[in-house]
Amino acid sequence: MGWILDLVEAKPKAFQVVVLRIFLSTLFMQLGLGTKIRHFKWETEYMFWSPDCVENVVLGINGQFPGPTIRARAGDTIVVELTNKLHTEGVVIHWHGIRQMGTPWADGTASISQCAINPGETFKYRFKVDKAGTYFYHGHLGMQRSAGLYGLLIVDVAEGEKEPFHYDGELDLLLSDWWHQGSLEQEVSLSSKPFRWIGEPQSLLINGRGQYNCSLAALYSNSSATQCKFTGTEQCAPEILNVLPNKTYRIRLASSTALASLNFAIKVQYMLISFYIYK
Ligand SMILES: [Cu+2]
Repeated sequence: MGWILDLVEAKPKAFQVVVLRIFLSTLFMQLGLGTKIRHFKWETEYMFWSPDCVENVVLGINGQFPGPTIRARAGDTIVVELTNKLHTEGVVIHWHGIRQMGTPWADGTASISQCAINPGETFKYRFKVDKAGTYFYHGHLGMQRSAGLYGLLIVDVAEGEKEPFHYDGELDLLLSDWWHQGSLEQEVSLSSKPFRWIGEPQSLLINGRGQYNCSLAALYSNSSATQCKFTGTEQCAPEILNVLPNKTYRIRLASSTALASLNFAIKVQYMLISFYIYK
């Protein structure tokens, strides 16, 4: 603690306040003050869905695709009671980016940190989210991630702590890749000898929504692509992100793609972008 006091003496008042705030919030987190235990009950199941307007089978959670978004604060404990409702295969969920300090058994990697949860069984994941940031979770057995088993995990700064910048709204985007062939077929292809490449994904999804064989931009481009038509209620209808001019929005971006490497771009006339990476 000596170095903190040295810094406090040497720097102006604003700096002292920041140092004190960081010190106190770290102390509060260590003591578990102001933190919450957040309980979730999840069931995994295959279900019919049209992620890209083509009906297929997806691996969802509690009837949702993508799975529910977990929202917590740094220092909170997450408890997920996961019941495997798949009839013929095991399941695990890996919490991508979470350090699992002191809880390696909750990391959700099949045959490494735990045995797969058998059909009909329930496993309780219990772990601490110690750092603020945008994370996601995904299935970690076979190609279950490719089958659609994923969702966002968002950790806000600890109670009483401030974000490093101000913003007026938040847009949470989860990107993924989607194939029309089943995940089992993908797995057999990729692990077969000779190797069989499964090709590029049929669609890219944003928050589980994409459009196969039509383009939202067709109206404005000279390409031969057909224009997508939506009433807005379709499972594949794009999510509309409402923004106002001269406001600041935080975009939380996570990619749970199984194979594709993506670039993300926003087409607007003028936009000021700033990045902040939590240390
Ligand atoms: Cu991962």
